[in-house]
Amino acid sequence: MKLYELAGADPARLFSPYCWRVRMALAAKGLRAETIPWRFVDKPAITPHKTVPVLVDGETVVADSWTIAEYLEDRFPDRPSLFGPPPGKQLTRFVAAFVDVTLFPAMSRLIVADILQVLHPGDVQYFRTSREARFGMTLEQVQANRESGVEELRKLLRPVRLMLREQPFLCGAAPMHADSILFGAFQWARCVSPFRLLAPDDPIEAWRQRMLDLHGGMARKVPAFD
Ligand SMILES: N[C@@H](CCC(=O)N[C@@H](CS)C(=O)NCC(=O)O)C(=O)O
Repeated sequence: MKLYELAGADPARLFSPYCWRVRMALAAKGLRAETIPWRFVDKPAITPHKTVPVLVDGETVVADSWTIAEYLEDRFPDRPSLFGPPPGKQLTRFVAAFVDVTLFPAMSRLIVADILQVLHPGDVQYFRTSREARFGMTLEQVQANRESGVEELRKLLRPVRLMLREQPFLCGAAPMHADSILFGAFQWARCVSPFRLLAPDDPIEAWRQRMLDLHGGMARKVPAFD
């Protein structure tokens, strides 16, 4: 298998939160895929798709991190399950919705301008123009008040914190795909920014460290800030 993954100037700096969902899913199933580092302006390489991750499995091409996770679950049913029995998949989908709709915007406001420093030079203008149009202001303005903004993020994570106070992973004693989805967001942040999102004594920070240790410390090995 091959996996198109968003990379920075350093092709080893794989920083897409969605690609991390797939990297973790592959590792959880004991599978490997060759990484094809991809940049925002490389659209022709993944046409007709417009975003990464894109997984190539022989003749089959699958795009979208959720669709890829479902594909891997169905194609490799004898490997460890990503979702567990019903309604595991549905609840995992809810975690993805929380991360996409609530967590990402809050995190972006704290670190989005930092991404410029790790991008491939060819991506800088595209990233700035497309994201500034989305925010309606410069990227520097977006993250200008991050010292106070980080408290908002920490408040928003309270339901996650409550769970991780009582159990090592979101899914219980062992991590499953819902953990990987949440982790993707934190892995994205550490790949692009030195800004500290979590207090050192936060149970979510301890969970993040446990996630970094998984699969032989796979996520720890890519270029990142902490
Ligand atoms: N729903 C998609 C979202 C993927 C996505 O937004 N990927 C970003 C990288 S993190 C991308 O490829 N963006 C292309 C662009 O902004 O032009 C998924 O879950 O895979």
